[in-house]
Amino acid sequence: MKNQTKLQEGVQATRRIFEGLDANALREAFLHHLEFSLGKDEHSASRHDYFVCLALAVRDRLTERWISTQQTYYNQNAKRVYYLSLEFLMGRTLSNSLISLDMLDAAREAMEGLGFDLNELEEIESDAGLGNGGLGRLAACFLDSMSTLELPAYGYGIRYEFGIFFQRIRDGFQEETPDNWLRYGNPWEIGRPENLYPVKFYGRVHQYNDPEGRLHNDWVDTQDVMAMAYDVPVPGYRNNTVNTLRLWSAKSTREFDLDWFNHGDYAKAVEDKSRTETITRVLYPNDNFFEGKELRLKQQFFFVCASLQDIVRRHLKIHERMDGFHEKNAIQLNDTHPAIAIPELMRVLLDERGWGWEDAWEIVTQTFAYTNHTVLPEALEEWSVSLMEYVLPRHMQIMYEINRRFLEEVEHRFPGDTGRLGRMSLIAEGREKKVRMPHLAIVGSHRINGVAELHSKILRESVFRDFCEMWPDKFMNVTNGVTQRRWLKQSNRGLGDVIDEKIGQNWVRDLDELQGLVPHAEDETFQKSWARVKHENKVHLAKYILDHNGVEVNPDSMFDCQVKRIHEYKRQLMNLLHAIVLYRRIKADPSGDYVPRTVILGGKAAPGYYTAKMIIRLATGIGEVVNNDRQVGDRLKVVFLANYGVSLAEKIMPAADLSEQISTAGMEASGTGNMKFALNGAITIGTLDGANIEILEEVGEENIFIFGLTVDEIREMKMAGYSPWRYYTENPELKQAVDTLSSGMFSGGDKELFRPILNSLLQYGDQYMVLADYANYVACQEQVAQQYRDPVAWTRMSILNCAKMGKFSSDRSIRTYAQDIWRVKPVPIEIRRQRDRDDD
Ligand code: D6G
Repeated sequence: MKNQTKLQEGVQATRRIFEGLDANALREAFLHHLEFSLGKDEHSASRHDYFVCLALAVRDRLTERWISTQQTYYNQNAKRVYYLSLEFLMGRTLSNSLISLDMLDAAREAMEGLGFDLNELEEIESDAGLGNGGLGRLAACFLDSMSTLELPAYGYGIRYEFGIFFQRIRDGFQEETPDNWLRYGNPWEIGRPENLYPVKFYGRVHQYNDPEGRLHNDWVDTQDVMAMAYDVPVPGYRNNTVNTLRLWSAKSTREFDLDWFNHGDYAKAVEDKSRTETITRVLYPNDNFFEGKELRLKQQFFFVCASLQDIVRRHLKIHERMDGFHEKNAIQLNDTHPAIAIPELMRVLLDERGWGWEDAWEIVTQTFAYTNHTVLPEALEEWSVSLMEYVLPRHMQIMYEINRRFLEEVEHRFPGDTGRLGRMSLIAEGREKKVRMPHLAIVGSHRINGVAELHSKILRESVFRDFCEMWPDKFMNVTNGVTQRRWLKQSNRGLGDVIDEKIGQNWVRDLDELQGLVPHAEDETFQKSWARVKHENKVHLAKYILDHNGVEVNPDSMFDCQVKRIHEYKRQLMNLLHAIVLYRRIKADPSGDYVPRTVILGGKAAPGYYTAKMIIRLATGIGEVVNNDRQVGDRLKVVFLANYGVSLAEKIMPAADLSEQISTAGMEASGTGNMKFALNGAITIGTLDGANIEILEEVGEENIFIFGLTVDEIREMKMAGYSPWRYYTENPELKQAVDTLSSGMFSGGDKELFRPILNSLLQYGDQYMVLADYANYVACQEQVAQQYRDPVAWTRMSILNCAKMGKFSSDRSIRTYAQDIWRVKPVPIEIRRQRDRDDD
């Protein structure tokens, strides 16, 4: 008995080190990891080692919750939701975990006690940049919300060895270098070498009848790759839920190697091993653009096939059969990138489990739901049939069969409408036959959603109109959102504190609580604290700009920010034309009265997207001239911040005064940067596009600057024959600005450098209506400047913008998905392990 008590005391003592949430326990754990996990002392440890020690100590504190969470899902036989996404743009994890565990102060104290500055340690962590932009960051915000809402949820994706490239600016041009983020290891992940699944490629389909006369389709002579799981914990905010993000890494199979060994070719075997593993080597750096590369198709199938095997394994662990699979599992397809899951689950049911088509199809369609993220034609996935037949021969057969049955149904509903059959087919006929992945995703899902009201309307009324006529109930909208944990509490601690003081902390869980700030928008002392924090944030960003760009900017100037991927439809060019005009105005009348502005741009261009790269070159070229013109002083600065990503966004959003959301109407599906900015008290200048429209509805027209053509106006103009020339010739200021592009002024005398940009505007019809919207944009910017002259009114607007962002929490989005699409319920977690319970 005495022994047992001692043992229990011992266990409690060790547990304290690994689980205690106070500063002392954390410090002990830190020192423990320094010695026993890293094998280092104060003489040998690097700064990175210290970060790892802290990360491991924090991870320990998640572990018990993590295991309890997973056990509870089994014990309660919960319905689970699986979020399949080729991208998860997670950023850093340390501060997020500390906030979830409510350990920020303890960590600061513990680190101070050891002579470290927590902020500095945080800066050492590499961003997990496993995504390109909005779609990948949305997936990360959704994981945060799913855990905070205590939903039994999993993220499934790829553990890319190289995430989104690093961007450097050299001689004004973007230069890409590889993001070797795993070089020093990743303390947050746990590899599961025992959790391996085979994934097949290529080969052929062997069809035969068994002695009972049943038809079989065996996929044979394949090349196999193994998928190995790496798990990352996803904690909820101050609850006990820790969900899993499971990322797959490609490993060669032993059989594959042996084949070469048997031929006596050792070197070839090793070479082959490394070739196999290239599948998960690198993230394709395109945003909103489909490239159709074989390796990308292999990535898609690789992660889908492994994820489905894992999901089915988990299901069969507590259910005897696959019947009712859809009642226990919901799978969300983040865009069409994982849509190959539809024929893959069919293949598993038909070929591996011997199910009949109708039963299998019922399960499949009730399991999957599909989120569309774009209407840009160049972004819609269409795989060539010949490539698909080569890489995934059995899946191509299944897709043909899905299509045959589907077109029969269309023919039945709309007899004789052959045009419709052609439009709706999964196969696009033409010089080269293609599989239309959006059509596959729609046919194979029970719900299809767009990501903002306008976008969902465009899907229903134009892009997927035929489908919506056939299945109106399948289509719905779920407006995107962002997590306030990262995008306000974590990144803007000063503003978070000011808000806490006024309305308490409930907004962190329930963003609608920010409404409580509305009555204080007029309160002078509150306005002062608000403005003080915004100013402090601007001072921080100004220091960053000085350190990284060597440009001194005035924190009292208006911080006018446009940070997002560089894309013609997002119209960074329009912003730059405005900067040129402001510059010319100052030059023309140096004694005029101007509102000082710092135009801040940031964003990556896809390495193969030439025009986007030239837009970056234009931004840096303008900066070079403007920032060094002494006559201009701090009335105008133009800075391009290199390597925009999650961590840089966390520095920019809190410091922004003006948020540029100026895409061509109808082209930005939602946008989420727009939400992050407004949440941090920036005022939006924007078009009636994506979620801007819903932001306008929430904040009211007096608290936002809206300009530009609407979707309908653009359609009408294009139908009537839009002529950019007219705008160019009739607006002298615009003409001058456009002409400077061929003057060599911003390109070191090279008059040809910006020719492609000029051509896109004047020769190729200005697809994105930059010139048509230009005058309204500039007029609207003048109103912005006038408003900025009145700091009290500006601060009031800033407070109200933040106060009215409740709708744009990703918690609201996830609640909608959970109720209307997944039909999953929260499962609160108690942290008591099963083994303790057995002891009771
Ligand atoms: C945790 C809890 C344990 C579960 C294991 C694997 O250790 O009960 O079996 O996770 O989780 P699954 O991948 O099977 O969900």
